[in-house]
Amino acid sequence: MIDDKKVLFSGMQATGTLTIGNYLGALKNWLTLSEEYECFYSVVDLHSITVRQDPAELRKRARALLTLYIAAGLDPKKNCIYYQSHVSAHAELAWILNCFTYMGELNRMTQFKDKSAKHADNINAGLFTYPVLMAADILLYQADVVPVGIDQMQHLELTRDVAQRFNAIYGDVFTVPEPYIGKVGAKIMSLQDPAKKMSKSDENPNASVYLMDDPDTIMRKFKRAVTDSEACVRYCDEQPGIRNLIDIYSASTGKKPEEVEREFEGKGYGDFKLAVGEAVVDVLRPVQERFAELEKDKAYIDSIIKENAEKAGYYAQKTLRKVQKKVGFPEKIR
Ligand code: ATP
Ligand code: LTN
Repeated sequence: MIDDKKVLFSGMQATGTLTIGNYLGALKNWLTLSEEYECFYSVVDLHSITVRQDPAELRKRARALLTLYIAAGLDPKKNCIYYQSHVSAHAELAWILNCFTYMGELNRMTQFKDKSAKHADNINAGLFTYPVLMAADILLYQADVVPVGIDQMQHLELTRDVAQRFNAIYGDVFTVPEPYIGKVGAKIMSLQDPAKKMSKSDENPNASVYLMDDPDTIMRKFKRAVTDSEACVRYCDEQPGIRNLIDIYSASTGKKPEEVEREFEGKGYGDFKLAVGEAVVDVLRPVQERFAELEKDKAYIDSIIKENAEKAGYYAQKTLRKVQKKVGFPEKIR
């Protein structure tokens, strides 16, 4: 608890350009929760280097992502928006937690299997212990709740297991976090292959709608989206392409899938795709406008970066010191 509020932690990697999957599955929930909780929203740049990055590009993307958090509507005076690499306690706690996590547990992580298949030339130890760093992120702030997409559930389960294991040995050190999965938009699929998650690292630009895509591009991508052969707008397993578009439309407009089915009864795919495109354009327009303004205000963004790194550092150090003491590290002589 911080000031009688429960704590929320979440983060995103600055690898690639954010998609509407990231927005509808994660960022939008962050906004809804940001009043109720004391929130920490990190740009997790330590995680990013588990796959090879161009340094200048990473720096640029990290800043754009941090700016985007604010453009999406998070108030940086109320929510702690910061770079993970500015708070060294993340790496320090991750080391300690590495010693409380089993190889067998990490071996089971599906994201590791996926990413090592994708980057077969660089299966580094950081990629393997990535979930431990994620556990450190969450546990450092004694987070009660962690909003993520379904793909991150396995990492969250591991975080809970590690926290409970540590607590069983040393007493109640960590809050055991709960996942928060949004009701709609938790798993937006690729527009070109509805069996695959929409992902910012997809090589096919038509598979994803990016947050910064202009209206024409968005409309074109939806027009080309892979659909099914039943030619009616129905939310069912037999029509994964249409189901995905309904999910996107629902998450963008707040309408329930049943309402969407009713709205498009007797209409074809063409009309529906047009409506989905327009709904997404409407959702993204204000975010894009605010982003363009914020990007110009370098001094403001710099001040946010500085203030929030200090704030995050303060809370992180508190937990880290406690953990260091518990495991038996000698106290510093001051
Ligand atoms: P990458 O392609 O680089 O692995 P990604 O697009 O899968 O990236 P992450 O950085 O792993 O995105 O995820 C950021 C947040 O967005 C996480 O909370 C994740 O669960 C959520 N998210 C990512 N993709 C989707 C999606 N297709 N649908 C819903 N939520 C998603
Ligand atoms: N692994 C997450 C990003 C991430 C995260 C976190 C999310 C790193 N640390 C802590 C929630 C809480 C991802 O790839 N989406």
